[in-house]
Amino acid sequence: MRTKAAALYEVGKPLVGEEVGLDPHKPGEVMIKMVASGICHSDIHAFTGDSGYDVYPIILGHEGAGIVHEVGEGVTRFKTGEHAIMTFLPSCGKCRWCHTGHPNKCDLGALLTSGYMPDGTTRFRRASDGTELFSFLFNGSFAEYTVVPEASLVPVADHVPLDRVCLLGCGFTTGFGAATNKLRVKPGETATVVGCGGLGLAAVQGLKNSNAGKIIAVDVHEEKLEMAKKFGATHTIQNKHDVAAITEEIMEITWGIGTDYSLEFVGFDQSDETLRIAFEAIRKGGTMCMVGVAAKDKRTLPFDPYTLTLWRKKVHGVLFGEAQFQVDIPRYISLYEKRQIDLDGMVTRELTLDQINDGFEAVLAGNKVARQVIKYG
Ligand code: CXF
Ligand code: ZN
Repeated sequence: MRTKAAALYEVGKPLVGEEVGLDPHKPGEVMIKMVASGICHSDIHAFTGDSGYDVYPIILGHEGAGIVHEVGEGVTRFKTGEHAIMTFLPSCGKCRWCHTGHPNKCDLGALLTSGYMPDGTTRFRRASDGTELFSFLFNGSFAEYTVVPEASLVPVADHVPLDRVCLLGCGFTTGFGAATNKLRVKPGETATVVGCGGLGLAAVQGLKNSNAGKIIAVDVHEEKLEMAKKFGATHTIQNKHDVAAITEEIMEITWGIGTDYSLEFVGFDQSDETLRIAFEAIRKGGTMCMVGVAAKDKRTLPFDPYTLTLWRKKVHGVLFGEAQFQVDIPRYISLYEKRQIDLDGMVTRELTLDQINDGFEAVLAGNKVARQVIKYG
């Protein structure tokens, strides 16, 4: 069939909105009629090419939700007409990681950034000549219809607003889960959040939900700090690129101790600086989470092993909020319905697929948006 999609042909060049070919779903796959998709910074890194991702031409997008159009042979959890959230990581349910409750380490993830579906073929094709168009993270959600593995889908009840819960497929779960699943923050404990985009703001919500004490938000942009306050930050510090001054302020807020935890969400951009802020922020024996994904070829960490050992600091890499996403996403939906999670406030802007390039520009501007959601007609 044909479907409308936004295709990226060349790094940094505007996405091209056009009709593309979509091959039928294969066994174990589901064709989805998209309802909504968030724009995540990882889409932007693939767009600018700065992360080292080099699989093109491609249909980006991996924070989607939609309605099951058709199911392939062997699909057991979905029927036509049911609603689903797409997750940026798959969980096959069969490998040792899925079996031991760690779906964020699912073996299918090895193929995740190949651009291909797990069987090594593509579903999208260029309409003009039938050549392959890759799908980002098995999702390719910037299209009116897409095909995804059943393993990348979480079922959701019909009444749940897909243009909000789509954020649970990547960014929100990543930030909220880092605070609540990985750190299991106790009431009154303290944390520093470095980088207050969609992920950092979700972490602030996770900390607030855990009844954390001091929640210190750090960001370059004042607008992001204002948003962080709205979601529960108790203190904000504008990052004016002076790590020592920021550390001093954190020490003052925490009576000279440092925070119990820090979470770094900036990843690729200004990685050294923000990692140092997060490292210096934590107390003796404190835990730092590196959630933002660094550039693929980065090989050094910018903090000193001397302090790491003497202060018994812990530094962890955290992916997709250490979530058991088939269980956690429905859990987060319950919290959203009880208004204990604010997804509405995370959506700064709604767009049509035709406005996607404008949406990418807004992310690159840095200060304008928490999350933008594309709504399909
Ligand atoms: C990223 C993690 C690193 C690989 C690409 C996807 N996660 C989601 O945004
Ligand atoms: Zn993402």
